[in-house]
Amino acid sequence: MSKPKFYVLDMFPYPSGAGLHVGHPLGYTATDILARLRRMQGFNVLHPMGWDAFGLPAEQYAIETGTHPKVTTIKNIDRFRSQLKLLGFSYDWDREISTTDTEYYKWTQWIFLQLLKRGLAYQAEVPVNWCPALGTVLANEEVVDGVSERGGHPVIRKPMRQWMLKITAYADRLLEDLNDLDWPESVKEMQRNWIGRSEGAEMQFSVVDIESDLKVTVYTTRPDTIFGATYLVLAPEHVLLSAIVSDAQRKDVEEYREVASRKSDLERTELQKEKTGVFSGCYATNPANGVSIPIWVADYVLGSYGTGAIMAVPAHDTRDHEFALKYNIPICGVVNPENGSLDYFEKAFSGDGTMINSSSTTSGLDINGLSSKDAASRVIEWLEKTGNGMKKVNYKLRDWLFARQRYWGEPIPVIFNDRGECEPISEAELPLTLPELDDFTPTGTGEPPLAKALSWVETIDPTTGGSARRETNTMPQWAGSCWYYLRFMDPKNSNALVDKEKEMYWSPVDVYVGGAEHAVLHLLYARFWHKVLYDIGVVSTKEPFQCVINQGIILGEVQYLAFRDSDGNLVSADVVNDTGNFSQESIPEEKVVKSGDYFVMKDNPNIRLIARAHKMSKSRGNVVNPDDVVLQYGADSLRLYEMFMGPFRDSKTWSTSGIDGVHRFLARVWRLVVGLPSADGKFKSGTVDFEGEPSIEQLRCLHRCINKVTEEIEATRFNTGISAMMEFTNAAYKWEKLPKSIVEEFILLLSPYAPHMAEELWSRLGHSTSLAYEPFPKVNPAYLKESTVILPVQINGKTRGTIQVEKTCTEEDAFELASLDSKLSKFLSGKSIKKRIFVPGKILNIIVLE
Ligand code: ANZ
Repeated sequence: MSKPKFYVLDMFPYPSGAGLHVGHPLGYTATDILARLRRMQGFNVLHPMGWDAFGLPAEQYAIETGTHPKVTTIKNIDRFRSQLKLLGFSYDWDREISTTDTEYYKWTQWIFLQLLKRGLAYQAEVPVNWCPALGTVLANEEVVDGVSERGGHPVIRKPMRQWMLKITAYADRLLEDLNDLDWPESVKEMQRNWIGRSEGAEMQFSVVDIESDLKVTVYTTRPDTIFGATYLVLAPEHVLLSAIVSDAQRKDVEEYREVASRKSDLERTELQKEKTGVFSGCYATNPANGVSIPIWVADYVLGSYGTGAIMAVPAHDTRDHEFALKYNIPICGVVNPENGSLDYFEKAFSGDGTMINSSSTTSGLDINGLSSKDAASRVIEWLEKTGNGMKKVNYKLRDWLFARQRYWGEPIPVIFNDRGECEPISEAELPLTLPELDDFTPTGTGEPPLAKALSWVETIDPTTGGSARRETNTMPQWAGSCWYYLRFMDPKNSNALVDKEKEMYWSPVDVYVGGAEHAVLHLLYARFWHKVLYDIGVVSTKEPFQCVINQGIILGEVQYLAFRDSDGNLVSADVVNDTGNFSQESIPEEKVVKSGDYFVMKDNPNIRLIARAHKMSKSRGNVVNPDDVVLQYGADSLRLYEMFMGPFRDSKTWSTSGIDGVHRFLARVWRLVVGLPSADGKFKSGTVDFEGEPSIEQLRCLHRCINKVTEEIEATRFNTGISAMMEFTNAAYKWEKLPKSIVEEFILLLSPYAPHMAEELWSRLGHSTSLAYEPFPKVNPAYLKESTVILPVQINGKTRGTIQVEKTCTEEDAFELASLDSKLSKFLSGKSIKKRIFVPGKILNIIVLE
């Protein structure tokens, strides 16, 4: 641990039954190149791999086939591991972990107990997304358009007892600490939006017409618009609703509630959807002006955000505007744009401006003429003084629903005693292992499959000796991936999650590479747990991942489509429209050329084609299996190709002809060193000169390459690093002799990208040990400097032209070159030279007699 450290991590995969796809090696090759570079630069490198192996697919497979998820998982992991080994990634396999190993999830459960101890894990009766087909509750993010993200099964809302984690307690820190991270700005922005901090006010509106003095509390980010509030809206699930609804409206309200309960939050808040609602039959008083305004029920207001109730200001909020027009509710403009006024019936104005129509003698509040900002502060002051409300910060972030009604997850380490109270099990009892089970089918009632493991479920309360039951919910798949990067630092420690010293040495992860799909959930959950672990002294850094890089997506091979009209003639894609009768046909790549911004037929450039690339998917049949590529081209070609496809962070399309290209490059490098096979099938030696000294030109060429390759890897521009090596190879082919010292350095440069071939060439150059720990070539800046300079030439004090000379050029040589220069010679020929003033590398001044 005396060396500087470098921790480079891949987002560990879910070992699916389908095996590795070509998207995986994109990120893995990049991190491997970084790991190999840093190792050669003398760093102590941590580059581990493991498996995020709990989760639904193995369990679904178990339900369908009866194969235990453990069996499937082990099989899939074995396949993934051998596929990764085939690609030559330099992982430290001694550190391999799987989230499903008891020795691993012992610590996942330990973290849960720490959360519980600090009140950060709690149970609540919450409306959840219940998916009858999967027999489980899903997180909001796992539901897309009312169906489960996995499998597309319908999802309904239903209240259930759930475990929740109080991530909201960390909202501010999760937001603030983003600023110091070296992450893509887009990812930080997505996290900011997810946390969704907004500043505003809570204010109370007294309900009129009913006996008790009920108040509706609303949350608003625009307290300045209080005089424009012409109605209130309660979310259909608001607790006060049944207390205030009038008898005449009760039936309508109940029906509306029922319909709304079947919609997801996403559906309800979609801007384009027509707003719906019902009148509650009840009114409230606007405290700013004493006016009675109707209370409506509408599902565009969510029960789970703010207070679940809003003051609606149709003149200044588009949703309220649409609603007010539909239900004939008054619209009252209270903000004018700077230097103007608007027709608020026409359109809502949601910007800031100057307050109008905003004073009342009843309340004594007068904000007319103020800017929106000043008005908002004045209203908050007034609310706080009169007891009608207060300043309030709100977050969109909700607590994390942390229970799943599934078998294949970490058991939650608590029991319920005979009084129904929840007690944590003792840390000494960990791991609480999953019981064996033969029948994994969900019960359908919401009772998890673990409930079937009676002998496991029924237990003893250690404090009273009475009977107790274990929790049968399990943790969601996110749990294991929240902290795995810590376990890699110390994977076999049975006394602690991670040894303090090791943690201090390796933290934080220096580079974390993975897909952009994890921009929010995984990265946010992991940051949350990390902060809790920081607070209890387990980790020494505030943040787990200093630098995150998202690799782009690899799309399937580009397809070129041509169109034929009803007569069967090819027509250009730009004349194809919806009304005509055109048929499509796929055109092979070799018949296509690029012309300007378009693709056209090679034999008829007037026929434009459409080029399309799709996400790789089984149903499209465009999935490329990395094993096939390795078989045909070798692992180095695959590695090099994935790096050469384009900028690392961009989406790119797969192209088989592209692999041919990099494969040819590797073959050229091979021949450069080893030569061609001779008739007897043995290799002749290449052009390597084992004795010779390199020329200045060769050294310059090499050092330009070292410089570029190093810079480009450091900046994760792997593709341009390859271009630099291609340029070097092209230059080297022109040399008569290739000194061994030059080739060796080049092989070292190539080795992070193409380790297999580099090792082989290295050994053929006479080395008996691996190059993995050889020092990475260092650039000598002297060889990067341009060797020539442009020298201005003055004649009698006037600049008449320039000459290009070697920096070391003497006065004699410079003068001779100037006399030979066509532009300069006319000023010099036939003249007698009186004097020459020469500043080497800077100027030549010649004084002639006129
Ligand atoms: C009055 C108002 C006037 C509003 C105006 C906006 C514009 P963010 O920024 O997302 O926090 N709102 C509050 N609670 C809501 C809920 N549970 N469901 C749907 N909408 C809700 O937005 C806060 C604003 O969204 C609040 O400010 C409220 O409408 C609405 F000219 O109050 B506003």
